[in-house]
Amino acid sequence: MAFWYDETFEDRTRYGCKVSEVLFSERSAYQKVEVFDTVHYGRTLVLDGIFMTSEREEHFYHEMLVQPAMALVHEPGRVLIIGGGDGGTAREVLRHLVPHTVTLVEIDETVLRACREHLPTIGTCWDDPRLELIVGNGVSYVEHANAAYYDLVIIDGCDPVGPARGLFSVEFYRACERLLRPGGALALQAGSPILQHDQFIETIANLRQVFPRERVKPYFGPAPLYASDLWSWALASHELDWHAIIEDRAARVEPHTKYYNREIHRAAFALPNNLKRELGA
Ligand code: SPD
Repeated sequence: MAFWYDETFEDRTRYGCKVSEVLFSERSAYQKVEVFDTVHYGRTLVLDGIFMTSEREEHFYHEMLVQPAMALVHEPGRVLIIGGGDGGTAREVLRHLVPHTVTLVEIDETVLRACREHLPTIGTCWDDPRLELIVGNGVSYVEHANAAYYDLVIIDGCDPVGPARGLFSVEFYRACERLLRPGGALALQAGSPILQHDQFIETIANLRQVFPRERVKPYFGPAPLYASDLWSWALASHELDWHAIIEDRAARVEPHTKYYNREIHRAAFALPNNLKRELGA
């Protein structure tokens, strides 16, 4: 029996999808984990009532989280992903030949199990020998990992509420920065600049406490499954220039991406006027 499922945001907005079937529903030690088959977006992962990813539109989010950084970091041999238990972010990194190790740290084994079983078109890389999967707490992993070890750290977390809030703090960004080799970068999802406007501004401000102001670059694109559609990501580093696309690397990935290309890359970094003013950019 089909039914409507709504995500409610802070008792202010609701965004709904029609569900045709419940494929998975379990409460893990951390959260409620559900996979629905939805009429419009196909199979959809929902964590604690929040839409996370879906078969038909996940490429916007995952390509935009990963591909700009992969087009800019000179030699991204070692990549660390915090979160990302659906496998979409790892898949985008592993489209490239240059990473030789991709370490993915996902806290919730139930998310991994649900996604492997029900979202195989998103996580296509689980058997790639370059992927090292760790079930554990990303915050403590980052605190204890070797300094100056990774070329790219990617944070693929939930919204900045509840247990995921720590993934948006200055302390966490500082801990991530410690792991970066010279020339390395941090890439993260920074939420909706509309619906989560204040958190977005705070995220950029927090990054600017750790990285040089001019090297913290938010960028934008669509995420149709998330209530306000317009989404943001950010790149932070000590020396990267977001204009300096490594042309041949981007050109090699473009035949495989659905959304990302070099024109999109350049356009995505344009700041709307209100955000220019608010960020003092
Ligand atoms: N509003 C939900 C934001 C979720 C962002 N992360 C999604 C994870 C997909 N790999």
